[in-house]
Amino acid sequence: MVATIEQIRWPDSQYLVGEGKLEEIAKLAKERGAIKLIFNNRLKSKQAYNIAKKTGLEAIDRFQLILEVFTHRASTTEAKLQIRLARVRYEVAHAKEKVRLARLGEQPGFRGLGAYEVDIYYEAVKRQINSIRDKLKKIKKKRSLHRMRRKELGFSSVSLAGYTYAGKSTLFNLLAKESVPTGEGLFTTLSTTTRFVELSGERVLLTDTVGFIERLPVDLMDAFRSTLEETTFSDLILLVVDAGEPLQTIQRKISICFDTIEKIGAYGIPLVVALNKIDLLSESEVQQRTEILREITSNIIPVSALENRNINALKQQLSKFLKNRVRAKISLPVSDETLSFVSWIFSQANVKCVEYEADQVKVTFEAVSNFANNVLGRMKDIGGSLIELSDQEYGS
Ligand SMILES: Nc1nc2c(ncn2[C@@H]2O[C@H](COP(=O)(O)OP(=O)(O)OP(=O)(O)O)[C@@H](O)[C@H]2O)c(=O)[nH]1
Ligand SMILES: [Mg+2]
Repeated sequence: MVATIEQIRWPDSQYLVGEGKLEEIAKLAKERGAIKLIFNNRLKSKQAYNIAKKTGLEAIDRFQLILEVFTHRASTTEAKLQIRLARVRYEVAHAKEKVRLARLGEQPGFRGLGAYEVDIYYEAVKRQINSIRDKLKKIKKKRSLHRMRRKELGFSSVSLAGYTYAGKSTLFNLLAKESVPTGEGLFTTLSTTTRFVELSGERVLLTDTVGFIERLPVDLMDAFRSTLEETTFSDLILLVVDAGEPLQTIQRKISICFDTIEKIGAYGIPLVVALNKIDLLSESEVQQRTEILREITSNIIPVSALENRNINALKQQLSKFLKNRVRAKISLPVSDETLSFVSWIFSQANVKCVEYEADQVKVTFEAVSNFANNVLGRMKDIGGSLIELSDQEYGS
């Protein structure tokens, strides 16, 4: 990045920024040798075209920038397909506007196509979208079979989560004695990797996955939903937070992570926070930050993945959470809400038995105690009741 310019005003329909501002930007870009203009707000195709014509530089917006980074990073088939899906969907959304502009003669013909060819183009794109979706579905199915198999075998699972660049993969490599790529900038990881790790003598499954970011564009959020959703199938979330940033940034990013966790439907899953990169701070700073952040979330363990510091304490905390399993039997009134509630329990807990009776459903499940508490809370909300609860330790 060679320069940043800010303007506060209503978006200009021609150039997004004001014309005078654009001239200033063009001059600065030339002085500093910029090769591209990146706009934080969404750019319409017409605006991008006008800006490029006026400045001689390519203009992209935040979505396109993130897409470029993702494209550059994608190494697995799934990540590549998800990006293609996001790209095609984005293109279709803009195609309509391009067609309109072409008809108005404001922009050269849309891919040089007439009205008839435009219809053919839409058809082709629709087919392309469907074919990508089919391929993604197959990958998702395969993953879900793997997951079911693991569940049958009774292993607990932990998912790494956190803002991009927080150090998830570094921690994953340390815990799983692996070597997935780390630290080549933002979004180094775009798909999931699962490995066994040993926690206090017990084997559990640890999954590394894609990082979160503020205002992740909807198309990308949709395209990456199945990767993001992997987190919802775990018994515990290990949220990695970069402690080296200013306190306000840390707090903002934690709150974005909480929002994202809720959005992907992983709410209610117990959470342990690894306050990472403490090697960048003094001891008193670490203490101070840990205390302040404890007010937002209670289970915080300061660590350094890079320098292997305090990792045993983290492991102990994780295994404490996972060991603490309970078995509960609940009764629920029959309703639409109950059905979706039961399928939610299915996706999160080890369901042992479901009995359907005339006007109620009885569900027996095993889960870590924090999760079981969440189930019991929601159960009350929909008018259910607890039949039996035992908190002896069940095998993980
Ligand atoms: N100083 C310091 N740097 C760390 C630590 N852990 C990770 N890093 C660095 O932080 C950067 C990002 O690390 P990654 O492990 O790739 O982060 P990530 O969360 O997996 O990032 P994405 O996959 O891009 O979302 C790398 O340069 C790491 O070397 C740590 O404990 N201390
Ligand atoms: Mg990573």
